[in-house]
Amino acid sequence: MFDTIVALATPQIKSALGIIRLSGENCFTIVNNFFNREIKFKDKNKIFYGYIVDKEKEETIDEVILLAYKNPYSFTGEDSVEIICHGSPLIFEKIIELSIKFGARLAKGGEYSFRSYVNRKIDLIQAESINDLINAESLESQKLSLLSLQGKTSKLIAPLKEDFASLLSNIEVNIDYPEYQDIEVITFEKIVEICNKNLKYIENLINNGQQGKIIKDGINIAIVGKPNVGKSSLLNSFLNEDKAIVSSIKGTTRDVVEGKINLNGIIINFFDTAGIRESDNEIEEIGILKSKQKIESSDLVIVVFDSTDLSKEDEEILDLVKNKKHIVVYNKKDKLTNLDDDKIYISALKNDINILKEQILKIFKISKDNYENPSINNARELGILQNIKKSIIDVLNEVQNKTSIDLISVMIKDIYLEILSLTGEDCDFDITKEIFSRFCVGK
Ligand SMILES: Nc1nc2c(ncn2[C@@H]2O[C@H](COP(=O)(O)OP(=O)(O)O)[C@@H](O)[C@H]2O)c(=O)[nH]1
Ligand SMILES: [Mg+2]
Repeated sequence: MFDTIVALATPQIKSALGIIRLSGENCFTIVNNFFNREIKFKDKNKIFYGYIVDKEKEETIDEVILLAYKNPYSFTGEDSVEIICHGSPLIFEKIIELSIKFGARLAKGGEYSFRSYVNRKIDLIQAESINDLINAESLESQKLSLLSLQGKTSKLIAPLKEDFASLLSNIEVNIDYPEYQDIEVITFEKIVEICNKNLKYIENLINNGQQGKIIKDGINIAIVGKPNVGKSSLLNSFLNEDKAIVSSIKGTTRDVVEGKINLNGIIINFFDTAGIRESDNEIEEIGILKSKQKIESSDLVIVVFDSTDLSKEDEEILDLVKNKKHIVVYNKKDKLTNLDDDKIYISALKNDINILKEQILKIFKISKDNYENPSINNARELGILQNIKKSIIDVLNEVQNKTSIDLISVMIKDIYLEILSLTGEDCDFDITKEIFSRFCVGK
């Protein structure tokens, strides 16, 4: 067991109640120094009612409920205490001060979850989902993170792990003990078969994961176009409020204006940008530069044209987005009488933009399955899956080149270790520390 850590698990603000957690080998002894009852119990856990007291100053701090957990029956797997006190930052401070006075140390960000992981109460995928759950901005995203916390996402790794473990052990037995006749002789065909099967499986995991990531993290959409086409009006129409200034004066929008909506469960961040044109105004030019940067950093770009005023400048903007996922919309539909079948017409002014919303959903193709089933949707985990995919393709190439079985065995072992690193079973200690350091204190 580790030393005892203490942290506030709820926000440092006035509220009805607050929770302070302690975890580590001396936590009961430490708390006994400032609790008016003795924490002693036989069961896995016990609830105590009592008072936090500064015995030295003979001062009562608060009336509390105290939950005590014996190892391994706690979140961290260690002896733990949760003190539910009244929600005053002064009380929080005093209880933490007393805990430190009697031997606890202030926890670092993510240290509780890190201990839970080290003590094998949760794996790395589950640990990462705690952060995702806290940061979820939609019910759908929260649901996906919960599936992950429950261990359902980690189960997706099991077939991969099994296949490569058995492939690896078979190859090694064949290399080390060629005299054993009864052990399946691993031929190159077998390696190819397993690699091909799992390559398909991983590609599927990556696709579902990317969709899950969209649900979880949302998407960034930049609205661009020349001045006066109706970009700010479009942002306002999406948001249903007058957030950006709309005017017929060219160059009105200079800074990037942001707005967030929930479109069928997907959180979308819109960025209304300065109209792109040749300008000799220094401030407007900075705005235009920002517009161009936003094009680069967005997942999708909406290029707005004014249907009543198409020009060469529009074509130049199209050229800027040619390498990005984009949708071209023709605004000010209300001023037109003839419409082309193959164009997307909207009227930002009249809030006639449903066709554009449908188009956005179509581009990101989120299905019911993506909302309801677990997926490996964390950036770190998706990155590892991409690496594994690449390594499997490398093995297939080496087999084709008739490389020696010893070398292929090393490559397969690396794949196996990568698979284990998804759940953190063979993760470099420093990497996991880095992952947990992104958590908030008290988690
Ligand atoms: N008739 C019509 N006018 C619009 C529409 N959208 C925007 N406008 C007008 O076009 C002008 C420029 O709009 P704005 O949103 O500021 O354009 P931006 O410079 O691209 O941000 C304003 O006078 C708006 O009222 C539309 O759908 N129909
Ligand atoms: Mg504008």
